[in-house]
Amino acid sequence: MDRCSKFRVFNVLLVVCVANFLLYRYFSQAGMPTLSGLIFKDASLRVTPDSSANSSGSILTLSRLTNGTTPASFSHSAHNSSLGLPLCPLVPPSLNGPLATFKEASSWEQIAKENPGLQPGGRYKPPDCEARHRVAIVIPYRNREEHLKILLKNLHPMLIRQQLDYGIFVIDQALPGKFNRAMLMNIGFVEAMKRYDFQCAVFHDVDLIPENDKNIYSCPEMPRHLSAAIDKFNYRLPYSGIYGGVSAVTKAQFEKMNGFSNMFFGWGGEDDDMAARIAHAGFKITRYPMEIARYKMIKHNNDRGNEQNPQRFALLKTTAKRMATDGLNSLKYSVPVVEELPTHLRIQVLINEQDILKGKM
Ligand code: UDH
Ligand code: MN
Repeated sequence: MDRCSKFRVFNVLLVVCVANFLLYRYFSQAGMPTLSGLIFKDASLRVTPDSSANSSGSILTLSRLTNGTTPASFSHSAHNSSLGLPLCPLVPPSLNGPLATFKEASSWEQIAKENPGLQPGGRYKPPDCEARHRVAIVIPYRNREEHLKILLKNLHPMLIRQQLDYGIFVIDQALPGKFNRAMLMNIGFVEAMKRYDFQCAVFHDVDLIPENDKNIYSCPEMPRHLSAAIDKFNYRLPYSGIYGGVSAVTKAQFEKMNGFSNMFFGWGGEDDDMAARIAHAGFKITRYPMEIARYKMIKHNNDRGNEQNPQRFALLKTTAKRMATDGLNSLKYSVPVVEELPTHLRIQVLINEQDILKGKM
């Protein structure tokens, strides 16, 4: 072959190569339906009973709802980065600062309608950029539907503006039995992490409404107490080590501390126990400035089944001793129902006080 023909052959090969590359780019980016996307669309079941009786059996996952395939909204591989989106800006562009809070509950349909970007189970990720934070919002819950409606009406628009990749997990303790806020938060953490690789957990009382959207629901280098300034306490810390209400920890920090204690049944003490765990693990509680970390607390009476826990002072003396064996690694619960709602994932759980405290008190 003379040099001229060689050059022609080379050119043809080059054109074929470039055409191949362009075709590949087109088909990988043009929104070709994925298998999990197709299966998820067909999933119609929303409430599923689970007959399992322990925590390992409680993996009533959405995968069972969807013929063995994790739905797109919970898929581990569904980060926007796989779509080649740019990272979201460091400072989300549409934050307002101080917020007008809604104190009236809307219907669930209305809340879903006001937040059209939500995926089933109260999942969201920004459509046009890759979120910097993947956050599981865990709400310990029993019989406070009015509060939950008010909270989610306020929370979804704020978290969407904060450009988070997030999910709302409402951990609903079934009757009978004393309420155990800390254990519900442990369960929420475990159940959320089973479904998606969240980097961060925000534990959120149902009756605290954020008043400033610069209060970003992400996890910094140290555990963060988000609800530092609450109207009920005249927007001041009632005591310097307080950690109740709303708080954020990374997955790694929470695992290092073995989560919360499971032993606090009834009201009080579990948050102070966590503050002590944080110190024992070598972490420090951080807070946003008081003008940002502001919340309104919805007024309410004491709940039945959540009376003050007289054991809390005794328990708080043994935090360091219990930490390694009382927490994420000693969870026992079952999941009778998982309900995938438009605004949140409701996970009903059954726990048994005798089972948890047996031989420990
Ligand atoms: N929670 C429920 N249901 C219950 C009990 C507690 O959902 O039956 C959850 C809920 O997320 C709540 C959190 O647990 O926000 C903490 O419980 P709480 O709101 O009772 O705690 P708080 O510190 O208790 O607000 C103060 C006692 C209220 C008495 C006021 C009467 N004047
Ligand atoms: Mn309260």
